[in-house]
Amino acid sequence: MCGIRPQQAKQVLGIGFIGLIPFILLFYAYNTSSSQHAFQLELPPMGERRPTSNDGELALFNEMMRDWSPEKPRAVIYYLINGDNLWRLERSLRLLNKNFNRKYMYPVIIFYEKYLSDEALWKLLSQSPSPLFFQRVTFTKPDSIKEPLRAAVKRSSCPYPLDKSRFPGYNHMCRFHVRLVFESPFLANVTWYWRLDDDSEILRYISYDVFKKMENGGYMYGYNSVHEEDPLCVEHLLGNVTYYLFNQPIEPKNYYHWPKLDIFWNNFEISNVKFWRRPDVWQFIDYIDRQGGIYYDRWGDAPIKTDAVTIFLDKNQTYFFSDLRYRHGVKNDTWIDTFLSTDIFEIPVVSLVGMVLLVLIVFVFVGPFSR
Ligand SMILES: Nc1nc2c(ncn2[C@@H]2O[C@H](COP(=O)(O)OP(=O)(O)O)[C@@H](O)[C@H]2O)c(=O)[nH]1
Ligand SMILES: [Mg+2]
Repeated sequence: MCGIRPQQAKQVLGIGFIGLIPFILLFYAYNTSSSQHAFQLELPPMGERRPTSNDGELALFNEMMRDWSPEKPRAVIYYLINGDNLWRLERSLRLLNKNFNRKYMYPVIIFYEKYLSDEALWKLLSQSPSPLFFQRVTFTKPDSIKEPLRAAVKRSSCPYPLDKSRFPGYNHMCRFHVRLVFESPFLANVTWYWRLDDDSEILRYISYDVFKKMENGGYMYGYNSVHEEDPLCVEHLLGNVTYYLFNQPIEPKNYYHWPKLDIFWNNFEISNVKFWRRPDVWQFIDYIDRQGGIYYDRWGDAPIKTDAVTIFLDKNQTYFFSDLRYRHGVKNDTWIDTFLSTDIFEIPVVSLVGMVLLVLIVFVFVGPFSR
């Protein structure tokens, strides 16, 4: 009486299989995720390239740039990291390599602050198909700040970052992107740079050379998103910029048409080095830097650079990379992050074939063939 007929059994099994499919997808997503290296491709031979001193890294970099093809944009990709949470950088690099740089092989410069062992650096090197170069940076108090930095940063009412112990490291980081990076010898002989952070993720394959896009379009500044800044984090900045513009013979290009709190979210930023080194732009950056607001008021690099771009560039010299799937700010490698950042196209072909076969089996059990 309570027995199940063979036909029903087949249907139950078939439905069970269908129910399993999302879990199988999840399983593959997890296994191809950044936290795993199972899907790492094209590792260079072990021991071929070892980390060296700052000068040694620069010499290697210059050697590489000497042989740079004249047809290829002279460009670098750079990161500044503090040295904690290297897994974030590993993930970011993995996605950058997989979705862009494995094809284009632009040099990637890692500026880092805290001591990193040779093993840690070598691990990064051995995982990265694209050429990596390391530079240890040390930050000091700028001359324009007379008091101890700890006292200076207390003035700001900007609520970010939430963890106040990150001052003044966070402020140094902002100042690095505003000016110090342009003083680095790594950017001295290149035309283009692409800045990324260790919590930057290129989620989808980029089918073209982003630097060529900039070069061919005559663009100077490329961005991926615009956000509204918290007014508490730009206190006194507007006043300083207005004062500067009033006293300089500058005709702002787009500044007065730009919403005052909008900022290019420059954790993704592709730009022309020569623009930032232009005397008028440099003078503006230097002026803003000397006001000390990066420390006193926690002005971020994003609002300062947005001001420079909107003052000195026409709108048609900026480019919105709207087609790129980019994500920033993932703090933890939870399974849902992993799942959301995994593209169906990431799943290896073999697994896809396996899944198609599985679906066919299900059809054989419950579909028209089973009758
Ligand atoms: N050298 C250095 N890098 C930092 C420091 N704080 C953050 N960074 C790096 O700067 C980038 C942006 O940091 P993040 O915490 O994501 O800043 P947010 O996006 O503005 O919240 C990341 O690559 C960090 O590793 C710091 O104190 N020193
Ligand atoms: Mg971030």
